[in-house]
Amino acid sequence: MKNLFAIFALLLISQTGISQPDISSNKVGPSAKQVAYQSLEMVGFVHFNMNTFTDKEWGYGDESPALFDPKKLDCEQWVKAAKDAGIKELILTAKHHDGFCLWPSAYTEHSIKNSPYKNGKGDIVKEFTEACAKYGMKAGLYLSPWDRNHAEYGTPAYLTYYKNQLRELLSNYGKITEVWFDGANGGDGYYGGAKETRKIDKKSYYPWKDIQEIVYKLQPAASIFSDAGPDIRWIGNERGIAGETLWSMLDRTKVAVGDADSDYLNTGDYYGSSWVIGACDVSIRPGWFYHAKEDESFKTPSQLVELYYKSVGRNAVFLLNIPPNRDGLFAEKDVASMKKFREILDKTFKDNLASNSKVTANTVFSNAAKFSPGNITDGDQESYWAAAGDKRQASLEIAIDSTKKFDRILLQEPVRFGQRIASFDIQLLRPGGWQTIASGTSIGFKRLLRITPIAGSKIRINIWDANNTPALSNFGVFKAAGGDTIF
Ligand code: FUL
Repeated sequence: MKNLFAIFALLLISQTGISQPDISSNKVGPSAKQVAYQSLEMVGFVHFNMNTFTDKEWGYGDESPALFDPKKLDCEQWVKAAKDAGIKELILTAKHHDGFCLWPSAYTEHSIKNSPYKNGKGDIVKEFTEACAKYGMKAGLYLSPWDRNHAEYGTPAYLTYYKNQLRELLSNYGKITEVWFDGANGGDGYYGGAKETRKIDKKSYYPWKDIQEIVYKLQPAASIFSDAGPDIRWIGNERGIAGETLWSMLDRTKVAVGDADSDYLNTGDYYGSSWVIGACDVSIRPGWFYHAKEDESFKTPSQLVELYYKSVGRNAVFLLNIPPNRDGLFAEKDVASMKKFREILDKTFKDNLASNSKVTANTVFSNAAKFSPGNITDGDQESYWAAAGDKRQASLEIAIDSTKKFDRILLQEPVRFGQRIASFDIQLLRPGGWQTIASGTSIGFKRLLRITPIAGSKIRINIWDANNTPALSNFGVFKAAGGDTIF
């Protein structure tokens, strides 16, 4: 009877969550959708539209649909190349600032239906989403809020048009997993022949609340990107680089679409009350759209690896743009570079020297096996170590093979409970004693540190500051492969 009572009490404790590290007091955490999104790590952007044919970055809005004619368009080539690069979702510019639509929208004549492509019978959003579905690639869409073609841009009538287009895109093309809202709004444009500058009030013109409702209603699984989130936010630059300190928390009252402080977005806000994942957008070439003159200016595999460390390795998502050429294909050199990039990364992170190593900690939550230090080297993303509930500092030691050198360090927090660690360093036991080999601030979903190659028999992780009970889900040390060199 006594035993039964004990079992019942234990059950009750686990039901009420008391046996969990104090999660609720952290207040801010991701939605399940955000956790899944961040684990994609790499998302691809496909800037392909009228600009591809006019050699521009921002079309004025007066371009003739007759110019749009990709002769060998093959969305499956895009998807396969992206897959080989480790990209898990592709986002297509269905409409860029010049207003030309890659699908036969019922609400405008400025679209593919008046182009020579497939004699006006083509639909590239359809081809794109079908290719993604075929190869298990998630599909996202970019619909520029700014429209330099539309006569009513700047008035309420344009907003009705914009919402109608969004509904079209989210109703007719299967599952869409991300919608990308760009904050750019330059002012001048064709605007149905008016050829003038139209300034809108960035804070009040777009009905973002209604727009978000449309997205979530028609595509509940979709995440929304904008300067201000709500699910994913801009990182504050177009170079693909996140702040070394990067909080997924943000105070959303401080940011607006098209009107946000880039430094604030770049590091996030330790005190922020919303969870908004940072995404580092950058193009594999200097421009977002394809330009033949940039054929030799693609980023090398090593440069892409460098960007991976500065995005994914700093708790953000890497959003890499690959612009199809006028034929409608990714350029071969871009494809080869992306493929090599993935090979280098896979090689670097193949052998974790700390895999299944013995780990000890000076504090364990409830002294329970569920939270034991060994969970950080078991290769299981779900399992984790946590310190005792009242602790904000902790120290863990990991035995490693002292004959092998390493130069890459990986740390991961179980971010489903929030982002907690704010200061840490890494020490290595060498014949002369403990030596500090790396240090950092935030960790988040993934933190990668690069050091010069070194060997030792034991690693110590010191956590110096956290906003809640510190916890770690994964730890690793690796030796960089050839090509993983710049830093
Ligand atoms: C910017 C746009 O103005 C660029 O053309 C590009 O689409 C980039 C991703 O976002 O704001």
